[in-house]
Amino acid sequence: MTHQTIATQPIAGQKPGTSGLRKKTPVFMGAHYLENFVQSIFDVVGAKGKTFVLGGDGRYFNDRAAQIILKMAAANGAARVIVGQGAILSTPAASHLIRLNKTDGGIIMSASHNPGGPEEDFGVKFNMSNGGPAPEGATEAMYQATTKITEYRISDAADIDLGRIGRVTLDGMTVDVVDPVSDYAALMETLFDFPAIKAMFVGGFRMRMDSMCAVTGPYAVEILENRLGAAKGSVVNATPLPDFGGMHPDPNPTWAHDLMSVMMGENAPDFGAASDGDGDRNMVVGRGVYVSPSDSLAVLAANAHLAPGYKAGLKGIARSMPTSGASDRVAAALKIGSYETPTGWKFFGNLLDAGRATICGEESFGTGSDHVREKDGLWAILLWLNVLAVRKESVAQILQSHWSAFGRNFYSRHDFEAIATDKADAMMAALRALLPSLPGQSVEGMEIGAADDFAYTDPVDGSVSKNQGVRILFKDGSRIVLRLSGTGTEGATLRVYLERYESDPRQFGQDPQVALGPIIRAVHGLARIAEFTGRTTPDVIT
Ligand code: VG1
Ligand code: CO
Repeated sequence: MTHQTIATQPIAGQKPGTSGLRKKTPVFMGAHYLENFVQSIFDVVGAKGKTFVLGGDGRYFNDRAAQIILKMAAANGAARVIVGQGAILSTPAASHLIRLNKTDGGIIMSASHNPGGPEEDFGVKFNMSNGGPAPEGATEAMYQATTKITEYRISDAADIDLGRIGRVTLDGMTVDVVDPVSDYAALMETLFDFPAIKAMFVGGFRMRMDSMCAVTGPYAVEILENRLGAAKGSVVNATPLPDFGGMHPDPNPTWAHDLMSVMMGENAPDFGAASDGDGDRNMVVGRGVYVSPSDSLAVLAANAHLAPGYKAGLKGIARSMPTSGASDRVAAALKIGSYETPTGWKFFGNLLDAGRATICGEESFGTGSDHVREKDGLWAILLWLNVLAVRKESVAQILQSHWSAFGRNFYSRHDFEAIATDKADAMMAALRALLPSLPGQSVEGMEIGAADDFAYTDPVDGSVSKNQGVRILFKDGSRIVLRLSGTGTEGATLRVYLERYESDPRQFGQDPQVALGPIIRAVHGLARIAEFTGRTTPDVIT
């Protein structure tokens, strides 16, 4: 067994996006592609004598990529890698293992909510020693390294058996193959009132958890069915498959339509939930009622003290800029700090590390807390269960009483997918050019108060992130945000975020698409979406 040095050349386009580097699987499987990116990670963070965590969401190429990464870690001098059995780890579980074992970081193999399979997507991201996604400075350095790379190091040792739990040595490096679920499940037991949730299930409470053939299956079966006593079969699509069974593991009403139809149908369970490819997202549905992710964040923040892990209260609440202001109202009522960050979990890391925020969330079905440094789908589902067990009310009742107390932030996101990149860029450029002229104009009877391109100064380390989304803010508090996705692998996806605040309880029952009607018309007029992209209706509405 020897450490080999292989000559290589830079490959264009290895720039991480919102969450790691994502490409079509055949691209990742191409000559030197994975190797160049992984070597660039090690060149930036250093590997000698270090310990890393490794795991992924089980999608196609996950197993082979894991063997390559292990051999590269060994050849780069890493002392030890902790890897999930079968190379499986959910993103939040990987974050937890990084922290629990005080390691130097971890590599997560996932393209998250993107479909998987030989012709679909694959991805790699690096998390730092705090368990959180590498910040922009680090991902930019990794990208720069990919543009200059001349060689990578890899061991020619044989593959190791990742199916067997235990310690082995790979060309001088220790590899610990661990159960992917147990440490994570133990952490959940410290945060939530398992006996109360168990009693609720014993009392006949029914739930349906759709793991969408992605990574949360084993976690959900162990925690919900085995430990909490949910009826066997409550977790559906529970076996992670390399192609997610052909599903698009994005938990939203469009892609989790089976769950939606069960929850909106006759004799629906009390509670429904779904998670994404790598287990960091959650969709929550009550019997006959969909909970918008922004509302879910606000409700969880307002009720977190009902769970043992948060009974001392929250230090602050952080949300991504496009997420609705519903959680800001909770923070104001609790007299704690609220923070508005750019899209992507990496921006929450400093706030969590500094103890400024306890709960964070994004409108894209992501919620989490300071227990790890990633959003965490099952965590959100368990916190909802804990709240339901304590309050003994339905999801619909809890939502209603939340709106009665705080008002309702009507909210929706419209996605226009697979637009030609040049058209999407031209539309955004035209809109940016228009921004200075917008304040003072009236559209659909609403006056524009301000319009800008969101820039964020991190309050902890002072780093600045610019061009994080165009905002059009109306004087009545309504808001439009437009940005292009940073996670897709084909063309451009335009995300349009729409929000309007309503304090009149008689209006709370409106369909959000109706309540947001003037704002939807306004954005089409202002951004000239149809003119630039040819699209009049979104592909996905959440
Ligand atoms: C999307 C979401 C963003 C989320 C990111 C990663 O990014 O909008 O809120 O943090 O996905 O989530 P974008 O750039 O496509 O809008 V995951 O679960 O795919 O890692
Ligand atoms: Co995800």
